[in-house]
Amino acid sequence: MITEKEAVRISKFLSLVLRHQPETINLVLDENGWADVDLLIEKCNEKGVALNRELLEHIVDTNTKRRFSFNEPKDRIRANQGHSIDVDLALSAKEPPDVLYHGTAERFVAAIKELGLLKQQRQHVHLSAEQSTSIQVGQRHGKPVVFSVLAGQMHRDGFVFYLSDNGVWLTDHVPAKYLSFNL
Ligand code: HQG
Repeated sequence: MITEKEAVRISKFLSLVLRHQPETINLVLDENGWADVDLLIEKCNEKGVALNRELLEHIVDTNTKRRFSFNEPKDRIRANQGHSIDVDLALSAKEPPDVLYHGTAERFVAAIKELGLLKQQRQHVHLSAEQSTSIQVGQRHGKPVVFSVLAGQMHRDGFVFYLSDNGVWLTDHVPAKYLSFNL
């Protein structure tokens, strides 16, 4: 089998293709974000990314954040969340826990306190049920800080939440009044 490092490299390439830029390999996703598995493999290979079905299944199964899912007959694949392109994941709305967490970098704190959490390039604001996860997410951007989100209160006030297939809570916008600053 391949090394962990190589699996991570291919997984990052798949995130690029399935969340952000399918056109880099001339792939077209359907409106729900699904790609045809055979086409994905073929087009990755055309671009010099050595992928086959066994390897793809290995990456989907072992990916730390379960970033990708197959459909039932396993002839299509999509990213579970994190898209910047306009796809409809067709997730059903779900009642969130009372408190969720958002990890970010210290330099964004002032803007977030003023404007709340904005989805920026992605389709949703991403929230975690675990504080530890949110610290890891924040670390990607710099010195991590964590906001608590009064998700239960937001839900009672009519905000809609979704839970992705890999356990990430998604919502459209978190106004500043529902945030408290933890660290
Ligand atoms: C920040 C990863 C200034 C926000 C993770 C974040 C996640 C603001 C950055 C998923 C702001 C956007 C998403 C405001 C928000 N002013 N900055 N008003 N509102 N921000 O990468 O949440 O590994 O688009 O705090 O694990 O960091 O890719 O979002 O720092 O689940 O699978 O703007 O991506 O998953 O950054 O990460 P991102 P995120 P993967």
